[in-house]
Amino acid sequence: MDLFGVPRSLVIPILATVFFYIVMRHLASRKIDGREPPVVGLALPYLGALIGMVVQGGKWLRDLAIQTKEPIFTIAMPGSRMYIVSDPALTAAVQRNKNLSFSPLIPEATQRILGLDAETVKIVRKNLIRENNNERGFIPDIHDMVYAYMAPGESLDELSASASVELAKLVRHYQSTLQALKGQGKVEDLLLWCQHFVTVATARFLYGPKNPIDVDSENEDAFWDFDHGLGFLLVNVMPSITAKKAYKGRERLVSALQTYLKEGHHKTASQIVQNRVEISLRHGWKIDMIARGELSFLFAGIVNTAITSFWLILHIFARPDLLAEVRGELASALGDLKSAHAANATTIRNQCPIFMSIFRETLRVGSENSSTRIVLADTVLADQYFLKKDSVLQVVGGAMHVDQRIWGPDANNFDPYRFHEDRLKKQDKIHPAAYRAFGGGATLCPGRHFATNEITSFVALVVILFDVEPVGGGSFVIPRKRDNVLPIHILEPVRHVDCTIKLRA
Ligand code: HEM
Ligand SMILES: *[C@@H]1O[C@H](CO)[C@@H](O)[C@H](O)[C@H]1NC(C)=O
Ligand SMILES: *[C@@H]1O[C@H](CO)[C@@H](O)[C@H](O)[C@H]1NC(C)=O
Ligand SMILES: CC(=O)N[C@H]1CO[C@H](CO)[C@@H](O)[C@@H]1O
Repeated sequence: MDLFGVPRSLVIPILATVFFYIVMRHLASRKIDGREPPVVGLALPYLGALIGMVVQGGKWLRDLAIQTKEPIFTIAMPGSRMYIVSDPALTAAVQRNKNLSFSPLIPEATQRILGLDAETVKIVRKNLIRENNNERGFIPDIHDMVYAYMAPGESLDELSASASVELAKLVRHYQSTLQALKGQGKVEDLLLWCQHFVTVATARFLYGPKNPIDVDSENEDAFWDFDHGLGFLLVNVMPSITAKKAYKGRERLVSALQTYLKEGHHKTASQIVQNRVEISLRHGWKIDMIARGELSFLFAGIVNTAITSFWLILHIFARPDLLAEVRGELASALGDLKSAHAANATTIRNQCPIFMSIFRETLRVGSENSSTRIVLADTVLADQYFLKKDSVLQVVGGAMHVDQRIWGPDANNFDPYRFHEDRLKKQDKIHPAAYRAFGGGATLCPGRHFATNEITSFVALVVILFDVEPVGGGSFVIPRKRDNVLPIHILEPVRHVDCTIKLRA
């Protein structure tokens, strides 16, 4: 006998499944404390979030946060909770709350991504979180040194100047190859072009003349292979198979860095790298493992800078009127730059408000970074929201960067003047925690001043010296960003941007 066409033998299993589903949905939408942030029920309870993030990357979380419109909400995870924040004031509270910390994730993440051995992970774990009076761990030591070194002051200026000079040398060399072509341009993939300059220059100013990129140019490709498979390395299930290219790239660079360190070339590196190596040795790292640790610094120094430079150049050259304005601003600030000189970042920052605004807007539109925190102890956020110990909290930068309540009705558009100092003076202040490009709180990017100097100096020189046009003429169409990946850095475009680079008439 059939019931509405369903064979009787299937009725009980179907009813049981529906019942199980309803129970799961109910459990997954229950608060574990009356003050817990509102729980968002997913079509697929518990597993929906995991599957969404694996399949759609950062886009999944961003779109969920945009739809939900709550300042904070809860998702039930298998055996745990995830709290999603996309409100500036709450973000500031997250950043202040001592029971929310990124640190517990460091040992596991660095072990997977860099391939650290058990002994080194033990060193990383030791005194990871600052306590009042105990001995200082490796992570707090290295953190404090890097933040102090890259804070405004003499050491930052020195590092910025050497970065500008190395980049300028490469740009000037490219200028001379164009001169030899007598007016004809060269066709380039704009992202690869930026990546190449930034990779070579960064390796030089951080690691000195014997750096691993200069000693073997194949290491440059190895570096980007490593970058493009970072998500799979983080998953770390037989990485030599599931993340083959990234794994091979990483091991190739590690081996080059090991040789570099064993031969003592770090003594000719920048002071910040020398300090890093010294701190690692002091905490008992073996040379082979220091090589792995340095790969993470090379990564921090290169990837965001290269991709941001690409977007900045594209945003400027895609808008002819804007290009003319920027060139006018740069010309009156920097004067004649015909000689071998780099563009002075301090001068640009002080005298080129449109250019600086475009830089910041490029990062607002390009950045999808989430700041992740672990809840160390049951806590009440902003005197209002209960957060359960051992849960994960994510501040979803990608959602805040397109929030009309923060940026106004044109939040989705690229507005080159959005961060112009004159406009900022006139309007209501935007909450400082709303701008997530450099993260915030304890994990605020220590390289933010440096990166700003480096990128603006590099791109200014490109804008002054070259014309960048789409192959075949017309104007650039700006591609979307590839947002279905884990956002571990500024997102790349979904497609290549081929361009012709010519000397400016
Ligand atoms: C446009 C360029 C850059 C962007 C957008 C950027 C962004 C970020 C972000 C979002 C974080 C993590 C913040 C969080 O999780 O809340 C970070 C961390 C970091 N960045 Fe940058 N960064 C850039 C350039 C650089 C450069 C050039 C360097 C160094 C030369 C650097 C060094 C670091 C380091 C060392 C960390 C880890 C800090 C820690 O100990 O927690 N960054 N960066
Ligand atoms: C850039 O200009 C500032 C003053 O405008 C000057 O103090 C600084 O030394 C210059 N930097 C470089 C690298 O020339
Ligand atoms: C942080 O956790 C400790 C230990 O559970 C607790 O006493 C303290 O009130 C918490 N702090 C906040 C801000 O919730
Ligand atoms: C959650 C996430 O993707 N965070 C990333 C933000 O950016 C920094 C630096 O690029 C990464 O280290 C984080 O993993």
